[in-house]
Amino acid sequence: MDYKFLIKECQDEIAIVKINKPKSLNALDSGVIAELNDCFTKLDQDDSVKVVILTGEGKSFVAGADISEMSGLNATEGNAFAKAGMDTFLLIEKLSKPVIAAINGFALGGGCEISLACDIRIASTKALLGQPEVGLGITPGFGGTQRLARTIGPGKAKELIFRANNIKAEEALAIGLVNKVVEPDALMDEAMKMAKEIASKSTLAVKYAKQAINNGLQTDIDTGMDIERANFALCFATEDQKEGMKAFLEKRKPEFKGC
Ligand code: CO8
Repeated sequence: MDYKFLIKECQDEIAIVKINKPKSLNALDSGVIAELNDCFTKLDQDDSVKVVILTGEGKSFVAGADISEMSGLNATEGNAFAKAGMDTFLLIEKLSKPVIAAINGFALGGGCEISLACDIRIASTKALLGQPEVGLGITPGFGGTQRLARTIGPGKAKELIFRANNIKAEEALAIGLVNKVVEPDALMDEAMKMAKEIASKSTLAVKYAKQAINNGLQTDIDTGMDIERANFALCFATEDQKEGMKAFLEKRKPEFKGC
């Protein structure tokens, strides 16, 4: 698939996916969502990529779902539109490798929601985050009611969603909505630095850890422990575990092969 709204480039086992529709502040319409779905499906299968960075072109990360496309929808069409977004965001959330959102500007509505589907969020000091949907007469519909509450707790999530007030990066950091805030010029460097750090570790161990955290969060603590134990045990069937521990004992850096 040729992309009209995405720019994808790879540097040193890191893929950077940039949403490139700056005239509408990278609003997510059906076309962008279909391209993101295609792109992340391929990234999932691409063993040469160890970490993905998602960002936006221009002054916006993503200013939400496309309001002009949504304005004429009926309930059935609204359901289908939400499902297309949700399926794509689930693909990002469940990707076999970590995804870092580099939030360069507006992350509103669907923009905040897509960042929540990523594993780690780094924001520029210029970022503005929020769920303004109730001010438009709708609820969040790309997973916001679920992931925001799981990320920052139900009280803060309800306040943000009910008041529909957008918050600056520093406040987002204070409530745990983003992991880190940096100056705009430093955003991509910081995301790359973190991505490279992760890429230097055992790809399989990182994948199993991501899976255990994500799956464990959906369940009770006993089942969560079962999930962790199963994935921990899987590591002992890998070359990476042997290399990682051998390298430690030999006082050298490990050379992981991802198998
Ligand atoms: N959809 C469509 N177009 C948009 C959007 C959007 N979400 N956001 C901005 N644009 C367009 C503007 O219409 C404008 O277009 P034009 O130049 O043709 O007039 C262009 O982008 C530039 O925008 P502004 O002139 O408004 O730029 P400002 O810098 O003045 O303001 C803001 C920036 C504050 C981000 C402002 O554009 C804004 O408030 N945008 C809307 C933000 C918003 O409400 N987002 C949430 C949308 S709802 C949502 O995401 C629901 C997700 C779940 C969907 C489930 C499906 C059923």
